[in-house]
Amino acid sequence: MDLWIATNNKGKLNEFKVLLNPISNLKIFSSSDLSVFSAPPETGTTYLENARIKAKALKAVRPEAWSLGDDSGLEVTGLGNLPGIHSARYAGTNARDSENRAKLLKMLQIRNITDRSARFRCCLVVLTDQGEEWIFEGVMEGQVALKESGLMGFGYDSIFIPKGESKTLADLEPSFKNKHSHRALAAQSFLQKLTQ
Ligand code: ITT
Repeated sequence: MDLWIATNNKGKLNEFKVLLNPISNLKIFSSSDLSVFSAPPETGTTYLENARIKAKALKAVRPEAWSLGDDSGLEVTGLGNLPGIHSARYAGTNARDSENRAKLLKMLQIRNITDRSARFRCCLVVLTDQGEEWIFEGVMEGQVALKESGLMGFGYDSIFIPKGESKTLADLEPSFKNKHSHRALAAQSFLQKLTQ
């Protein structure tokens, strides 16, 4: 099975390689290796719409294969669930992960927000080789840490403490994230659907 993943995010891609490893005869390709593919503008107003935009854009270039779009983000309760679908560009277009994290910590500090509860959300849209659309979602609850900690993972991992844990995702072993994360849960549903 050839699966093309519409992402320029190496962190996501590396996670999918581990999460989808149980699929037999799976070959994973990334849109970032395709010179003919340019990432479509994420004009949707929901994770689902944006994940669909990514999956469809890649399917147009590789119609015979399976394609997958992932849209994800971090919602912070005390910030009215921001940055949410704007997580990648919270500190501005083309912002680095470190800039997004710094802005988030700063916003909580300057607004004196004590409710740091937060959740990661992930929506996957899979377009099968037969042209069907499959949708999978996952959520991981937790809270925003007071400061950055840890070197593993990517994005907001170093400021997110999963519920029931005392360390950030970037301090915990990757095996924890690959079992419990928003993306892991969505990927597990995808694996289940494949074996139905
Ligand atoms: P693609 O659209 O190319 O897949 P992206 O990084 O722009 O890559 P999104 O539009 O889905 O992806 O934005 C997701 C944002 O949320 C981005 O800033 C990520 O770093 C962050 N994010 C998503 N999943 C995450 C995770 O598992 N751990 C930490 N941060 C995550």
